This record gives sequence, C-alpha cells and structure tokens, in this order.
Amino acid sequence: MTAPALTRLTPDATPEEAVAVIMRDGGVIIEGLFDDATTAGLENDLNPVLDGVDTGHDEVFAGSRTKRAGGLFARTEHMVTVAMNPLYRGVADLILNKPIDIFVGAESVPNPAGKHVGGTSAIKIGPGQGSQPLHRDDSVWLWRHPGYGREARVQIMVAVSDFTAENGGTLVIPGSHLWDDTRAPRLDEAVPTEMKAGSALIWIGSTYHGGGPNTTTDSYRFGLSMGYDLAFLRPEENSFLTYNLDEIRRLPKELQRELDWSSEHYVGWVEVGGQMSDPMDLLERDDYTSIDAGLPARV
Ligand SMILES: O=C(O)CCC(=O)C(=O)O
Ligand SMILES: [Fe+2]
Repeated sequence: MTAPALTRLTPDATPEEAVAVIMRDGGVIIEGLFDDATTAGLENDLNPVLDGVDTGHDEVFAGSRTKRAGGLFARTEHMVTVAMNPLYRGVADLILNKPIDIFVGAESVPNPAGKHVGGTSAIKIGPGQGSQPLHRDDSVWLWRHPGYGREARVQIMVAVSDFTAENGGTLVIPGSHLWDDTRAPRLDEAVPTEMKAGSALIWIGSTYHGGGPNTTTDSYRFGLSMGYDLAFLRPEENSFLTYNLDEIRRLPKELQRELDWSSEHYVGWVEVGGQMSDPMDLLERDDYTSIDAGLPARV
C-alpha cells in the first residue's frame, strides 16, 4: 500500500486553511516558512550546543546516533522567531484554544482552554540511526482517541538542514490522528517528511510519527521542534528548572505566560499576601530577583 503524501502549503496560507488540512490529514508541510537568516542562525547557535552533548543513551526512543538539546529559548534568539510565527501560533490557537463551558454556581462560564509551551528540542539524527518507534506525542498524558473532542498538542518541526527520506526526515502516517487506540502503527504506512531547510512540518498530538532512519554515511538531519499544548496539561519540559528569571524576562510577554508564568482559571497560581496571585505579577516586580530567595512578600 502506498501511503498518501503530506499536503504542502506556502507561508501565505491562512491559519484556517492550514487547520483544515491538519484536521483532515493529521499534519501539513509549510514550504519556506522561515528565511535563511533564521535557519543559519539556528545552525550557528545550536551546533556548538549539540557538539557538547552525548547522543541518546536509550537505543530505542532517544536513539544512540541522535543528539538532542532542550532549553532553546535560552540558547538561541531564533527560538522566539519560531514560537512567535503567526501561522504556527494561529494554527495552535484555532486547534487548542477552544473555550470550555463550566458551571460556577448557577452560571455557565466559558473558560479559554489556553495554550502553553510543552517543550523545545533541537534534534540531529546521525548516519546509521534507525527509525524511532512510531508514536503519538499526546501519549505523554496517556491521551485517549477519540481525544475528548479536542487535540492536546500542536507541534512544529523546522527543517534546519534539508529533510530527506535518506537522512531521517520525520516519518508521519497521514490520517492516523483519526485511529482509535486499538490500532498499531506500521512503518509501511508512514511517509517521510521531505522538505528544504526553512520549511516546517506542523502536526497534532494524535498523529503517529517518529524520527526517520538515517541511511546516509555522512549527513545529519537537523530539526528544531517545539509544541504548543493545552495550557492545563503538565508540560514535558520543566520551564522553571530550565530558565532563570533573566532569561524569562527577556522574552515577549506572550511567551513568558506560555512558559507558565501565568495562571488561567486557577491553574498555576502562587500565594502572595493571602491571594491566589498570577505569577506574572511577581515577574513584573523589581524586588522579585530570585526564585531561590522565595517571595519578597512571604511572612
Ligand atoms: O526527530 C524527529 O523527526 C521526530 C522526533 C519525535 O517525534 C520525538 O522525539 O517525539
Ligand atoms: Fe514525537
């Protein structure tokens, strides 16, 4: 059986157009979403980081010929360019940020589901690496399918190098987001993501995918990935242990909130002076200089 290829759109597509393709196929390739300065910047900033880390210690999932690094908002300014990309954010908002009506007393109140950053990864797949097992990223929350009427994650994979079938271009099973939880994914149902550097794959948490095998002898597949997730789910990457206050304060306000310095409908509050306060209030205070020092107002 030949699996259908992923649809390709250009960066002038609207978020609505991209969402229509994603909800039909499970993912979409946006060609030329980022310019050369961004991919060159990502390469220059992240190659030295990846040079300094070990390959994965786990043969099966992390890959013993694959290198990964997280904490990317502190490691390259171009991470902000990716996270703030209007098409990616627009798609994530349309898919994730659907309000949920909740009774508070007699009144049903719409609660915005909100989105936050689930994690950041630079991933270099080296020669000889076999394919990663096909998986759904929403399995980290033991998500069920059909998925509670909503998706948990909208993920992006930016091609920092070209992605090919030979160098480990991400394998995707188109349509697999519609499968229930009894059907196993098979490699012969997956298609490799082939795209030029600067292009990006956007897919959802319920779509089966995995890093592809790198059958070359000398070329690396370099991808940069991040997820926007439903704001009330625990993020994969722990931002409080990853970024210090200076690093967080340098980011746009939206990203500060989306790295969990925020409280939406009571998730994430911090007690200050007897009030369930928004962490953003602390971030904006000059006298709040260190997480280690605790709250200035603590009594
Ligand atoms: O490297 C890739 O292409 C995909 C990686 C992935 O899906 C993961 O680590 O969850
Ligand atoms: Fe994955």
